[in-house]
Formats: sequence, C-alpha cells, structure tokens
Amino acid sequence: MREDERSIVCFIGIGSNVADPVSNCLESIERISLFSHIRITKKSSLYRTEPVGLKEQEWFVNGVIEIKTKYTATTLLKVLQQIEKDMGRIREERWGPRTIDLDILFYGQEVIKEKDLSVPHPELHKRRFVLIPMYEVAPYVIHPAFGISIKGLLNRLQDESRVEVLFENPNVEG
Ligand code: A4P
Ligand code: MG
Repeated sequence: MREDERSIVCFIGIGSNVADPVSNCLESIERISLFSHIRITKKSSLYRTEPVGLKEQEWFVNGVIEIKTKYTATTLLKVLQQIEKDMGRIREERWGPRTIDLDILFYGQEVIKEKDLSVPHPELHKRRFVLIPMYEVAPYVIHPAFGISIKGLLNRLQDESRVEVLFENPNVEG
C-alpha cells in the first residue's frame, strides 16, 4: 500500500470476447469492488466492439471504470492479474481471445515504464474501444505523457473500428 495513504484515481480498461462477455465484464467489476483498498467511483456503459489487431475473432465487450485506490501501481496490477487468473484466463496468443482482460489505463498522472508495467497503457491512445468508454467517464483527463485530453485524443484518433453501446451501465455513480 502507498505509505501516505492517499488514494489515487485510476482507470481500468475491461475487455472480454469469450463465452458470455457481458457477464465476464460485470463479474470482474464485482470482484474488483470486493478489495478493501479499491473504491469504484464511476462505470462506463458496456460497448460491443470490433476486434482490433487479430481480426478473425469474436467481437469484444469493453468498458472502463474509474477507481480510487491506496494500492501502488504494482500491487494493483497483481490484484488485476489475480482476478484474470481466478476467472479462468489462460495464456492465449497475443491480441487473441480472452475471458477477461484488465488493463491499467491511467494511474493518477504517473508515467511508469517498468518491465512488466507501462502506464499510461501504451496502446490506449490508438484504440477507439478504450477512448469511447474513457470519454464517457472522464473526457477531460489529461494523458500525462502527451499532455492531451481524452477528448483531444479522440479527435486525433485514426482507428475506425466499430464501437457500439451495448447497454448503459445501470450503476453509474459519481
Ligand atoms: N502490462 C504492461 N503494462 C500493463 C498495464 N498498464 N496494464 C503487462 C496491464 N498489464 C500491463 O498482458 C501482457 C503483460 O502486459 C502483462 O503480463 C503485464 O505485465 P496480457 O493482458 O497478459 O497479454 P495480452 O492481453 O495478450 O497482450 P496485451 O498487449 O496486453 O494485449 P492488449 O493490449 O490488452 O490487447 N479489440 C477489441 N475490440 N477489444 C479489446 O479489448 N484487446 C486486445 C488485447 C486486442 N484487440 C482488442 C481488445
Ligand atoms: Mg492486457
């Protein structure tokens, strides 16, 4: 845990395209909410999204949540990876199908470049399936490496893959 005990605002990207992707996404949010040092403060709608990277796979369901946490970024990554594991995610091909994928998009305004952790997530500014739900919960958050807001990143975005609202999350807070 962070020694100063102050919470950091983070954004987590959620994705699934295996079995029942909507329940996988909702279950992962539920599991995240059970950690005592994580408070979920906003949830985006869930979106049905065209696969990016490896095209020959099922469409994904994607969403973003805002959390406040006292965990360090490294501990938060471990928590998310444990949830992925508990939900039955096995090692698959890169960019291929997955039961649940939990990415740290932003950890406050920190820029982290470690072997196992890059924050902001290095692909987020290139991906419509991340920026659309991110825009819904926090349009004015600034990307700390580029100094550009989510709105600005969306305006510059070249990714034209389709992102459709599936249903509005019934529990949006904040
Ligand atoms: N890692 C480094 N930085 C981070 C971070 N900020 N958050 C490391 C989470 N993990 C981070 O991740 C591989 C390693 O990344 C981890 O061990 C961690 O230490 P992984 O999730 O196990 O592997 P992966 O998912 O196969 O690769 P990668 O690069 O994470 O894939 P992505 O970027 O997650 O992309 N299309 C649509 N429409 N929707 C999607 O959600 N997702 C992907 C996967 C491709 N196409 C998609 C979607
Ligand atoms: Mg990932």
